[in-house]
Formats: sequence, structure tokens, C-alpha cells
Amino acid sequence: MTFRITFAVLAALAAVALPQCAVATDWRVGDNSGWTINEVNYTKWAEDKVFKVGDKLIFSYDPENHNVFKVDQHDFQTCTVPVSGGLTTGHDVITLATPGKKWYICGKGTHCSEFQQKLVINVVGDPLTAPAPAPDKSRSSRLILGAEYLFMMAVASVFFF
Ligand SMILES: [Cu+2]
Repeated sequence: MTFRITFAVLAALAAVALPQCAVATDWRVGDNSGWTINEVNYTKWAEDKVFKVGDKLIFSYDPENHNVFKVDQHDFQTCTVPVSGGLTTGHDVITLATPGKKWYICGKGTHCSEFQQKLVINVVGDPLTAPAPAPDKSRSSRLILGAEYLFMMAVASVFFF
């Protein structure tokens, strides 16, 4: 009986806690090829991936030949390189902080326009782990209600086994 109760309580706690432990992913753009030209179709590369808030994009490249600019949709489509704000280390790590579409291009030569060295991704938010702009009381109370509900169910189930 004691074991059953312990198990039920643990199961209830796990059910509440696990969704909050969603693991962030480090994405190496272009995998082994990295951020370059003539090797990777970045549209295809991103196609089957789910990018989440908290994940990291890692742009790995030869800084003599490439760089990374975060741009808007218009500049992405027209391959317009901003006058400043480029990343140039050769190993740029970008944490995806907000949900929505993100656009990146290479600003060297005609890499964007001619070689399609451009990446667009859609970042999805995780409602439990996404940083809230302001304290969200309804969310935490909903979570507590959920925990209490599961706990009650677990305790109740002990009596019906
Ligand atoms: Cu380039």
C-alpha cells in the first residue's frame, strides 16, 4: 500500500514536472558543412526541423569568406546586407529567444543572391518554458491546479486499485 501511494505520488509529480524540462537543442547550421556555399541548401536543411525558443543556432564558417547578418523578410528576399550588425567570428552562437520567423544571410559578395547562402527558420514557443514578458499569474495558478488535480487523481486511484 505504501509503495503504491509513493508510486502514484511520484507519477503525478513527474507528469507535472516533465513538460518543463524540454531540452534545448544546439543546431549547427548546415551540419558538417557549416555555413558556406555550394554545399548546402539551407532551405531544405531547415525544412524538417523544429526550432524552439531556447534552442541555439551555431553558424560555423571561415570568417575570411563568410559572415552572418540577421535581417528582416524584405532584406532576406532581396539579399540586402545591412550596413552594420554582422557576426564575423566564424563561430557565432545565436540563442533563439522569441518565437516567430528569423532570417539570416551571408553578406559576402553575391553569396546570398547567387548562391542562396540564406536561412529562414520558424521558432516555436514552448508555453511552459518561454520567458514571459511579465509575471503571468494565470499560468502559474493553472499549473498548480493541474498539479493538484493530478495529485488528487493519484491518491484517488490508490483507493480503487
Ligand atoms: Cu558567404
